[in-house]
Amino acid sequence: MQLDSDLRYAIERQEFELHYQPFVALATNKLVGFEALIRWRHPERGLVSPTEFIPVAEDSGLIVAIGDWVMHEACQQLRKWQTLFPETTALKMSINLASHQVRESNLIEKLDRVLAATGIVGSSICLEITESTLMDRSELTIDKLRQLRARNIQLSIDDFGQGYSSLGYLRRFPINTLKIDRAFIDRMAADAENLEIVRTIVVLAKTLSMNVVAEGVENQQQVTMLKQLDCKFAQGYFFSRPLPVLALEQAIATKI
Ligand code: G
Ligand code: G
Ligand code: MN
Ligand code: NA
Repeated sequence: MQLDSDLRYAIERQEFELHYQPFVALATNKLVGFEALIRWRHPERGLVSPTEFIPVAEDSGLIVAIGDWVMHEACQQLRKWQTLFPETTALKMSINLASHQVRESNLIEKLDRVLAATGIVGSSICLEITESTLMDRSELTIDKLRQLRARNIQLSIDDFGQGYSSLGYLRRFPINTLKIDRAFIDRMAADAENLEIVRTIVVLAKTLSMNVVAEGVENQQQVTMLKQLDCKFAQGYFFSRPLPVLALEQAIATKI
């Protein structure tokens, strides 16, 4: 497939860029951090969505090299922002990790090198892992997650609620945050069952001493409902779309 062979050269041709989507504290509307989201500026196709090329990159194994680039780029960008905007030192950079990356034997060494090279402390980054990654070869995974936590790196479960994780297992993993899948937030207002699922996830997070982030928040009604459920953090188009560097810098400069 064309996409596959083009993908092989995309890193050296510098066709990838990261956009950053803020997430906020619902009580104050204040910026808490951003999620790094990759974009591929293909010379002929224009901006290709990660939903198109991430699965291709996972199949070919290229996801590891792409993921290495993302880790370095996101940490380097965070360091620049910490210098440019001293108010941002407390902000977190959230980075998506594909399951191939979690399974890599030298993940920890790579992260140590990226943090040292960019001057970022572990507590400034958060790694987003999906439920299916977590459930796969769980003993090995738990050990690796513990090593990450020993560096104060934060860990979240992305797209939580899709149903892969056994709730009994959840407390064995050293996870800091559950990110509620946006499908639940989307249907929450119209559908009582979805509302109950969101409420249950918020309570579950509290029981397990985890943070909870509602994803895909698009309107004030959802904000109001989430506050009533005592959900502390949110991310979504209502607050901001994922933004390229310059646009995000303007947003930070005006809002902090
Ligand atoms: O940004 P957008 O909604 O188009 O992202 C679509 C999907 O691509 C999401 O599931 C998101 O987690 C994933 N994605 C975005 N950036 C990265 C990345 O850097 N690495 C991995 N593994 N997935 C990513
Ligand atoms: O799977 P993951 O949570 O990493 O996916 C993040 C993706 O969700 C981003 O690519 C982003 O474009 C998308 N996204 C973020 N906020 C919203 C939103 O409010 N509505 C919708 N439909 N998509 C969103
Ligand atoms: Mn994510
Ligand atoms: Na998600």
